[in-house]
Amino acid sequence: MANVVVVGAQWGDEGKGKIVDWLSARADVVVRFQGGHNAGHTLVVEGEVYKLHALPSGVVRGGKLSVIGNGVVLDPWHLAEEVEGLRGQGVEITPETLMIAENAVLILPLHGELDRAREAQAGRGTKIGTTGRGIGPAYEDKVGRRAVRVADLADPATLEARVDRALVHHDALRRGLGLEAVDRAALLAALRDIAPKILPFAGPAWHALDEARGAGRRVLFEGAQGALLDVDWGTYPFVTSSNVVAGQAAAGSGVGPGALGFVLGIVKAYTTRVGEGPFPTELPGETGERLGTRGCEFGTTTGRKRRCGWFDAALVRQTCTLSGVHGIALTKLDVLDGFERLRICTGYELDGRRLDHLPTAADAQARCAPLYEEMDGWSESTEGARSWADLPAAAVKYVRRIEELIGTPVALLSTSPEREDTILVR
Ligand code: 2SA
Ligand code: MG
Repeated sequence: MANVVVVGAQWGDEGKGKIVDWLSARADVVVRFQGGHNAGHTLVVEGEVYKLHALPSGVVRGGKLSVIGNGVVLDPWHLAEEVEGLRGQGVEITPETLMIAENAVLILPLHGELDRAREAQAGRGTKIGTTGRGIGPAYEDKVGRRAVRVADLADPATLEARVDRALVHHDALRRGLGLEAVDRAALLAALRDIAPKILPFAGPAWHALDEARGAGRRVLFEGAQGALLDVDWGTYPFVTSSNVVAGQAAAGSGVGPGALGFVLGIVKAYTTRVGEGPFPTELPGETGERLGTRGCEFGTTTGRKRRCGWFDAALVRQTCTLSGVHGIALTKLDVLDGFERLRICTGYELDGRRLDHLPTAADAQARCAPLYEEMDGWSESTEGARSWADLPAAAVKYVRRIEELIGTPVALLSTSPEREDTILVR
């Protein structure tokens, strides 16, 4: 197996956790390259359930290096808790198995406060439906050149200077939102306090990756969220604040684009979305409820109920192009078991014109009416199927039609949360 990049090809929650776990068993290094603890990956390994938010999925397996890359925004207090929680489950996490990029940006408590205050004060149409974890404000500080980074924790004088630089901006902003000024002394004390829990893992991750590659180790780049939440390519402004597409795996970890290898897009056999924003194939009624209940569509991070709808082939064709997806892993096919008829969106109608892709302007996106084709469903259970021959003919037809419409082959088919219930198609 060459290096692999795993990216979500819809709005997140495509079932990346399980596929990443499956692939991480075959990789030596697992790297997160964007996002933060807004991600939620659930892993089921031998009946034990692990919920990961900031850590790469590789940590639950021994003998691998997990890397939190520079493209990630890291809440150090959350990370310390996540590490403790996993240790409580018997997972070993040491500086030999976890490396945090020194140039990753820290999420501070003030980022979460700002995120939540903005969401609480937003009116209809401006609320994003964020996870409230401070992700957006932390990335704002990164591009605004006023962030505190992991390396700054090592030197008290630098840390103070960085905090002061950030506070000039934040205190002014907070006044406007009716928030109290930041307690500088308390923030510095908290940072000094957490530093010894983070610094043992900190290092030049790009260098470690270079060495690993030189030694012939296989790297798995683990994306979070999905391409439709990408800050450039998603349904802006209802997006997350990082690049989510596969190209980010290089910039967000410190390897060249040639190191990325196979790009695997994770695609759910229907569509879900958490948070606000356009969703052309959404089913607000009974059918959507049925998908949500059967698919257990609740967020791992916030527990929020996900909006559900039919498979949108036009969108997935678009995101596969944007990430250069070589093959997809199709997940949760079993959720469709028992539906008499299924619909697949093949494009949109906008102002009397047919479109084969989602337009860019937010108002145009909201006005797009999906164009559907209908297919027969299947009554048999596909749950736990481990070979192509185990699938009913109508299910095979559905999968083949998806491949055709998105112009990308199915490389893996997943039929239950269990790791072994994965069909390798190619
Ligand atoms: P944020 O917090 O600034 O990144 O939110 C901006 C938008 O991005 C969406 N978003 C997500 N959508 C689906 N899954 C995500 N991760 C968690 C999970 C979500 C959860 O994997 O289950 O538990 O609720 C995720 N992270 C961010 C978010 O809904 C906003 O639309
Ligand atoms: Mg998720």
